[in-house]
Amino acid sequence: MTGSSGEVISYLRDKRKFIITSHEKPDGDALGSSLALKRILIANGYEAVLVDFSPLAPRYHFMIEEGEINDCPTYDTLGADAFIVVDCGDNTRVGRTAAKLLDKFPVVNIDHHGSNSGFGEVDWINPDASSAGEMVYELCREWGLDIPPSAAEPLWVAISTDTGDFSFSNTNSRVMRIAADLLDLGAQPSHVRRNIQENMRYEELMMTKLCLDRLVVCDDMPVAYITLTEADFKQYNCGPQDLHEPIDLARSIKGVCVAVLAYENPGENRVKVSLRSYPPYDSSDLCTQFGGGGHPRAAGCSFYDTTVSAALPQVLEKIRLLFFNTEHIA
Ligand SMILES: [Mn+2]
Repeated sequence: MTGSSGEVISYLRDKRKFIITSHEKPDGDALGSSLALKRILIANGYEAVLVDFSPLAPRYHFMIEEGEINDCPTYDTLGADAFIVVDCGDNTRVGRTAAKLLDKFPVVNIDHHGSNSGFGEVDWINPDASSAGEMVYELCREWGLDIPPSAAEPLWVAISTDTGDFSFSNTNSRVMRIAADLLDLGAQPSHVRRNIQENMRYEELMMTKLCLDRLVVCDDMPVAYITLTEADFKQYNCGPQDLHEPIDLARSIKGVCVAVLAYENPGENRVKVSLRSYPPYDSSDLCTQFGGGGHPRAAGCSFYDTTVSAALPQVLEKIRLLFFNTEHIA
């Protein structure tokens, strides 16, 4: 662990105004932990705004109030005592607006990615935490801040999404105690499930179908991969934010130890690669080789100015060398 909740608290306690952001294309933990932190700070007499939470997948819209994701052009005049970045492994992963603000304010970096680059003025990096949501919860409890009911559900979303609904290897008794407290504070799991898992557009489900069509299981190593082109997204009027973890389907195949999802990010000239793995294979180690990072079981990296069909062989080759110690014999 780098830094501590205590250091963050002593740094923030006497300040008043905060900007909060997370990584681009926020997932449940990124949005949930940031939104909860904002609502907790406001409920306790501080000022806080969220910047750069778009594009936000429609399934998360139920969590936010109108105007709460402050995506307006007044950032140039925005004042703050600190810029809190949560669940973001590297400062290059924040959104475009947030990137412009990083140099302007002292950054407090709260994260659970072991590969975190430590880009903050104050860093608290705890790879043992299940989620940034867990860290925000701990921070606020230790600080002695009230957690209002409106923050309980975002924290539930944060922790439940990053723990695979409390079933991944990062689930432990501490996580379950926090979850129990969040229920007491008013979080409603069935409400969350109805909105996030059971609220899919038809086109999103068709994207999942397409992902299964594109699924390939390697015959020379226990690896499965899914590739998507920009045209695939266009076909169903979807973006990467509309994917429902198809990589988990690849990883769920008997005998598969490493799953890869590689897609062309529409309009960005970028191929995004996600990895999931079972021990002893370390996804973060592999993605670090391509300038990315993440967690041992889940990580990602990007390739620029290329296509998915050009990027994928590089990833597979690296997997072969690093994990299975063999070179490809074509
Ligand atoms: Mn997270």
